Amino acid sequence: MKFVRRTILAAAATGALLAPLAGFAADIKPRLIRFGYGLVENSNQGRAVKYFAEQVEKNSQGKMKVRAIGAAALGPDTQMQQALIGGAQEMMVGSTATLVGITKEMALWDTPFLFNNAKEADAVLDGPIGQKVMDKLQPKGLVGLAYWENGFRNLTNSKRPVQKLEDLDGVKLRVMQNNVYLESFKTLGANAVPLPFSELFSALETKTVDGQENPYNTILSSKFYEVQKYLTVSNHVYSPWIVTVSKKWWDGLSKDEQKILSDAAKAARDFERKDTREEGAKALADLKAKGMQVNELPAAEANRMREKLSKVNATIAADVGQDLWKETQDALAKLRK
Ligand code: TF8
Repeated sequence: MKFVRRTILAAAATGALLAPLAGFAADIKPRLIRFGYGLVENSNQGRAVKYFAEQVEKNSQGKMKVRAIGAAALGPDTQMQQALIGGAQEMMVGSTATLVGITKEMALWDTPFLFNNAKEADAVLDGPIGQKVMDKLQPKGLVGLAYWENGFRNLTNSKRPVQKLEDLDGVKLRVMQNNVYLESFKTLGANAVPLPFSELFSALETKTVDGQENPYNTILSSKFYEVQKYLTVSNHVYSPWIVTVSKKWWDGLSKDEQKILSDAAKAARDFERKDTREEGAKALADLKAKGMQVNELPAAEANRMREKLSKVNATIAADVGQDLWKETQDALAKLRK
């Protein structure tokens, strides 16, 4: 009896020692994760998905494999979201803006000029408000794991530099498939056309649309400089990406497997924000070197833009709920003190 107990104790001790090294006793099964995204492999998004894949494989001792599928090869964001909800695809990363049709609270992040800088964005997205909005995905069949940075959006077009608001008049501007964006740019006088990102390059090339708006990083990685002459620094909205999982699939995972994915999504978030900000800091010079003509929206015009766009705030507040709207404004006021 004594011998048996000692053996068990010894085995337990060895197990405990091995556990952190070899994943002893961790409940991990072989899994294949199809992870879709819209940008090209050589982009901040592609690099972060690759980092995520490496983390997951390493932390599951190679049992969980991530197949990263970029360039919207699995379809645009809205199509992938449906595949996740139905369980035909496991994971994706894409704009929160394309989720508004599924979870109206996501419209909070479409508020023009909501964040003044990335620090504010990080604090709110990674804090209780970000979590609250993310949790709204679950009843819709999606699990949100982390917000990554798409970034502050800037205008490009092939017609003329936007020096004043009126320069947007009649410009056919592609917007994301989202009512806040549609309303915002209509309010500014542009002829706003919703299109999936995967159709954007060719729409610009064939002049189906004159312009678009996206962060520097994307203008660079998607080679929009080949088909857009003018870039106007407007920083009109901070746009997050969100990593989501099919809830149908997620619910069948063990706690250990869920933790590996959740931790890796957060580690990749930190990697991605750093990468995005480093690349973003150099991107403007790169875009100029590629031939883009860059102008800053003059402060007075930026203020007019801000003023006009504050009109859509009431709609957003109604959509996301007054409580959430107020909580966000209070949190921002506190951060700015
Ligand atoms: C857009 C977005 C896209 C992202 C990406 C496909 O303009 O900013 O760049 O949704 O994940 O559509």
